[in-house]
Formats: sequence, structure tokens, C-alpha cells
Amino acid sequence: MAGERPKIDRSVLEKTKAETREPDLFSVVLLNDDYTTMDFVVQVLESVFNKGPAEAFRIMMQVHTQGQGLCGVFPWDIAETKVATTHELARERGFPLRAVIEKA
Ligand code: TYC
Repeated sequence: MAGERPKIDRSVLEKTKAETREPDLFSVVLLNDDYTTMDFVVQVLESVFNKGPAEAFRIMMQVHTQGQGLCGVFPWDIAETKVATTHELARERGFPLRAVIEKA
């Protein structure tokens, strides 16, 4: 018995590591167009992406001047829902506003 090392069950250690992995994250990026009003884009950023008025205006202007802007980074299901909600709200109002998902 003396000098013998205790046996470690490695399958149990590996399982613990796999269960603590972080979820993959995805960026939601808003695209510019010539028809959607600035006020509507600010409204979407506030209501769908939970931005305050100043941050929503900043992102809207970033999209307007640079062509696109980051709205947030989310797990896949949340990113997909936010894009779908954005498109639905825009369609109801007759605006062509689009958002896309990119691997973060
Ligand atoms: N370019 C639009 C305008 O001049 C405003 C706009 C901003 C549209 C951001 C889309 O994602 C957008 N009315």
C-alpha cells in the first residue's frame, strides 16, 4: 500500500470541463438604406436592443454614415429573435430596414 498513488477517474474530470463551456456569440449588425426614417431606427434600437436614447442615436448615425453598425452581441437564439422582430416592425411600417447576424 505504501508508495501507491490513488487512482483518478479521468472521464469524470473531462465531463465537468465540457459542461462549463461558454455559448458561441453572434453580432447583430444594422444596415443602412435610403428610406427608413432616422426616428424609426432610434425607436428600434431603444425597444428591441434596449439602448438608451443617446446610444441609440449614436448607433443610428454610425449606420447612416458608415453603412452598418453593431447593435449587440448575443447567443444565436436571441440574435435571431431580435433580427426577426426588427424586420417585422419595419415591414409593418413599410420600411426596408435590414439587420444581419455575424459570428462574433
Ligand atoms: N439613411 C437613412 C436616412 O437617411 C437613416 C437610416 C439610418 C436608415 C440607419 C437605416 O439602419 C439605418 N433616412
